[in-house]
Formats: sequence, C-alpha cells, structure tokens
Amino acid sequence: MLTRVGSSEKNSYGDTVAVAFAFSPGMEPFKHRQTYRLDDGVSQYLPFRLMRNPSFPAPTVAPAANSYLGLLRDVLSGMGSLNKAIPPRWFYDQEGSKLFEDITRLPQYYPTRCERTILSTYIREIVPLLGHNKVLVEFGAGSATKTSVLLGNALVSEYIAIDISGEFLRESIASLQAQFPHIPMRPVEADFLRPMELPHTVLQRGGIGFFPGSTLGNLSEAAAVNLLRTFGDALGHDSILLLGVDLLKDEAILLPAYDDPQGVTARFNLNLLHRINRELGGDIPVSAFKHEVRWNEGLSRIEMHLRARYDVQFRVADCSFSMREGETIHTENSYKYTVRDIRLLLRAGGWNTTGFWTDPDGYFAVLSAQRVPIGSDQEYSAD
Ligand code: AVI
Repeated sequence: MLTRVGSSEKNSYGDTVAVAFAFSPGMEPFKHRQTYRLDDGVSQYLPFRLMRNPSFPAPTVAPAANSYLGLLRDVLSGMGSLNKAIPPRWFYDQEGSKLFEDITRLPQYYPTRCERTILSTYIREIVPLLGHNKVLVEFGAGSATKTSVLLGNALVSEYIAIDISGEFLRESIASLQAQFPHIPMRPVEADFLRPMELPHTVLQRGGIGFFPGSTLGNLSEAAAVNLLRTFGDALGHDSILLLGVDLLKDEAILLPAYDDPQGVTARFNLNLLHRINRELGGDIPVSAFKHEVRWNEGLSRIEMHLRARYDVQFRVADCSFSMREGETIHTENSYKYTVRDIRLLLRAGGWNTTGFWTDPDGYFAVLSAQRVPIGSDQEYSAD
C-alpha cells in the first residue's frame, strides 16, 4: 500500500518549490541517497590557514541535511504513514542542539559523563592504537567537547568535524581552534548518514573516524551496519574507528536518562513540533502533545514518542493531518548494546574490534576498531 501526499510551497528564501511523494507506510528513515559537491560556499567556513592551503580540497558530502525540502519530505512522509514517525536528525536545529547540550549536563543523562571519564582515564592506552599523523574525522561533532582529549594527546595532521547543525558546529570549532592553533581544522555542515567522499589526504595518511556519544544507537541495525561501511569506504583501508556506545542496563537507570524530572528532554522532543511550525509553516498545537519514553525490551531500545493528549487536527505545508487521542509520533530510537552485540555490529560493518574500555559502572563503552582486511574471515581467533 502506498500513501500519497503532495504539496506546493514557497520556502523561506521565497523560491517556489513543488513536491510530490509516494512512500510506503513502513518506509525506513535515512534511506535518501544523494551526493552533492560541497565546493561552493564551503570556503566561508574554513579557518584562514586552510583557505590558503590549496592542497586541502573540499570534501564531498551531502549538504542538504538541514534543508527545507529534506525536512518537508521527511515530515510529510512520516506523518502520512500508518505508524507516524519523523527521523531524529530533525531534532538538531539551533534550539535543539542547545537543548541537547543541556541534556548532556543532566545528572540523569549518564552517557556523556561516562564517555568523558573513559576517554580521559584510558587515553594513554587509546592513543597508540590511533597511529601517527592520520586525519581525525569526527562524525556528528556537535559541541565537540570530547575531542580535546584526543587532540591534546594523539598526533593528528588535520581535524575534520562533520555535523548537521552548521552554526552550532562553527562556534564549537572556533573555540577548539583557539585551543589547538597548530592543527588545521575544518567544520563541515553535512549529513554524515549520506554517502561522502573525504579529502584525499584522508586516504593518503589514513583516517581516524571518531563517532562518540552512542549516535550509532539512534539507527536501526541495518542502517548502523550501512553507516559503518560508509565510514570504512570514506576513511580508506588504513583507517581506525573510535566508537562510543551505550550499554544495556537496568530500566531504572535508562528511563530517567530520557525522561528527566526537569523536563529538558521533553522540551528537546517537543521542539521538533515547534521547528515544523516555524520552518514548514505548520499550525501544530504543541501543547496537545506530551513527551513519552518507552523501554522496548525485545528490541533493546529506548523509544521517544510524542503522544496526542486528545484528538487533534493540524496542517503542515498545506497538508491536513489528524491524530486520535493516545496516537503517537515516533521520534527516536536509542539502542542499548551488549559488548558482543557491538562487536558483531562492527564486524558486519567491516571493522575488527582492537580495544574496549568501559566506566566503573559498566554503563558505557568506547571501542577501537580496524578495517577488516579484504579476504579475511578467520574461523578462530584468540582475542
Ligand atoms: C544523540 N543520541 C545518542 C542521544 C541518545 O541518547 O540517544 C539523543 C538523545 N535523545 C534524548 N536524549 C538524548
């Protein structure tokens, strides 16, 4: 069965855009595959040093991450589905990125604190596994607060920070650049979930992919494996991955981390509706929705939803929607892994685990991994 929605609208720049969709209700988010060149306009984000360095070509990644059309497409297809869902990438406008930063400082939200502890405690063990003079590429850098421990200890030739929220990213990288003036840095506003081609220096020197914060856990298993393969393809054969993941634990710890009594995560979730109203000219009555968190034991994931408090009707970009009381919009999954789960996921994505570190409570893990050499399928390994 196909759901059809169509619309014609002017975007915030005054251009007339026409869109028409035909999506199946079960369509998975993150399936959009397009590649754009980032040569135009990217130079405005470069530190002066890099602008004068002609051997540092622009990377090719998908820049349309935060675009009007991308949001429109995901919202109309997601809201037109039987089980309403909007991909979590749309949380991160300027306001959403600030709210996420607030979440990371909440006492109930342990992942950021645990990951920082692991990195600073074990940095001496981690650094030798990262090689020398490789290019550090951070996927979903955001505030890049965990990067300084790597930049201060590992020998890296360049730092490329990719994030969907450009303004926020540029501010973070400007302050990191002041801290480490000798390391060339490049903030790239892009969606790393789409195919990417990094500067040739990455393939020449080898890349260190840094993917902290358990963002991998926001993807389905299939999308996570695809992303790990995309990272491998972009970083090249002689590359290393440093990955942060949230481990499976008691519901009593998990639920408050996503449903804090201060209401910060609720504001983060509801900001998605404010964003849709702001950017797509919607009239969603935000107060008709409630933040809801569920632990899905069978799938080992936290789910965030927006639940209608009563029957509601609203419009988004000239399309009408209605929801019954209790119906929800599924806005995020956050998978929690066992150590074996994550090792298997890495292997399926083309990476062999080479190191594993955790915090004293065993809440969070940082893993290092190497690309699986072509043609290797060991039946038995002593590690
Ligand atoms: C970005 N990501 C790993 C966070 C998580 O824990 O899944 C997003 C988040 N959602 C609510 N709180 C934090």
